[in-house]
Amino acid sequence: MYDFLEREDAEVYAAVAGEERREAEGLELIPSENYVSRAVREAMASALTNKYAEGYPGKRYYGGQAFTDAAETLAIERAKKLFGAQFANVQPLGGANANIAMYFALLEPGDTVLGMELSHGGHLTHGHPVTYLTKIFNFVRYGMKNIETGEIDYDEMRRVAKEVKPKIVLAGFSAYPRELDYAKFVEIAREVGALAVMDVAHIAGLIAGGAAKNPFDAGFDILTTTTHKTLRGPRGGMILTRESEELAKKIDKSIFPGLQGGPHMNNIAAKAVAFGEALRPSFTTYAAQVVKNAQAMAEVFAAHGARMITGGTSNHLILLDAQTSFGISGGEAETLLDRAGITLNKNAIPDDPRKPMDPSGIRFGTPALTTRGFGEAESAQVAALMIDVLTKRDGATVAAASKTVRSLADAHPIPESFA
Ligand code: DSN
Repeated sequence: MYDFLEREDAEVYAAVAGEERREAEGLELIPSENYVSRAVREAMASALTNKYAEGYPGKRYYGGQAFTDAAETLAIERAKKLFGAQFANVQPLGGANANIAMYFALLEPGDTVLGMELSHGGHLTHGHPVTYLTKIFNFVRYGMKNIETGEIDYDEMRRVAKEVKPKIVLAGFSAYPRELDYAKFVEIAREVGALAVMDVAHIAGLIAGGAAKNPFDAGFDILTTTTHKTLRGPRGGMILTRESEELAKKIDKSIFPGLQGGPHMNNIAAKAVAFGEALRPSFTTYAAQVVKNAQAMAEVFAAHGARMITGGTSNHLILLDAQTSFGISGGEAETLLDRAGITLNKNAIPDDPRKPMDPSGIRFGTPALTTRGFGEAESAQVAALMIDVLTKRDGATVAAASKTVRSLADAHPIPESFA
């Protein structure tokens, strides 16, 4: 696949080939990662990367757009079908861009957004003070009422919403293992005259595959997302509008010319391919299996007495308190497991007594393992292996785990096609 690269640039080839090998030989448990199909990769590597296409299908600033228009229209139509939306903008370069463009489309400087607290599972772009967004907009945060069950404090949310009068009530998370009560979000948004927006980046594939509820069904106005997590597409973002053409027009203007320049047409073509794959019945089976596998892992950790935030999972991810469960920090757990060929990330837990760069938790999930064909038994085996490494922590245990990881990986090669 890399004949030219290998011949023309040995140094870059070495990095690319190394990553190919790492992904094939190890087990990827970062819950925001996945493996895309060969067809998606071919679209990403296509001639469409050469083309400037500012504007939208039928309304571009450059000539020669017959095929860019075709690719983008396919991506838009498939996205609309997948999520039951009337409008889709498939140009955001990533999830952060999608959120930034959404804010600028819907808000004036100084307006308020009510979003989820980062340490309770939210996302940097939902109002963390380190982002430039907080210099422009006013972010007020909500969190969980009960960390052990994951229940959001909806009463407090309503009280705060009435007080601060947000323009956007924002749902969505990157480290929250439970389903939200979408009807409550919409109810609160309507009560204070706000728009209900959800960043579904983590669970987009679960929604598309019917393994999680669709916030549009509860009346959400807008969804933002990445396309490369559970949705199993190329790296990028997207914004979906349920029914308001006026909002959709504002969002289009906000993406271009408001925020971005030339869209990455190769990635947009790859999004179209991934959305086509997600429309197939096999994707429904995949999405359901992702959740079953995460729950199989959670059962093993629960049986061991480990502390999982919210007590387990209803989606694709688990947030585990490594400090309480194993007496080591999240960073130490990440490093130990990395040595065994299991990749995940250290993560802050709610009310974390440790620092953000050296937190107590680890976050892991099953989207990539499930793409490799792992079922509940293999997922449970991986959880048991993790417990063994995190409990014993000696060289012999890590070496033995690494052998088991390799044999599991070899038995479940990354598939090339997702027919
Ligand atoms: N970086 C993504 C994640 O890992 O969840 C969120 O932006």
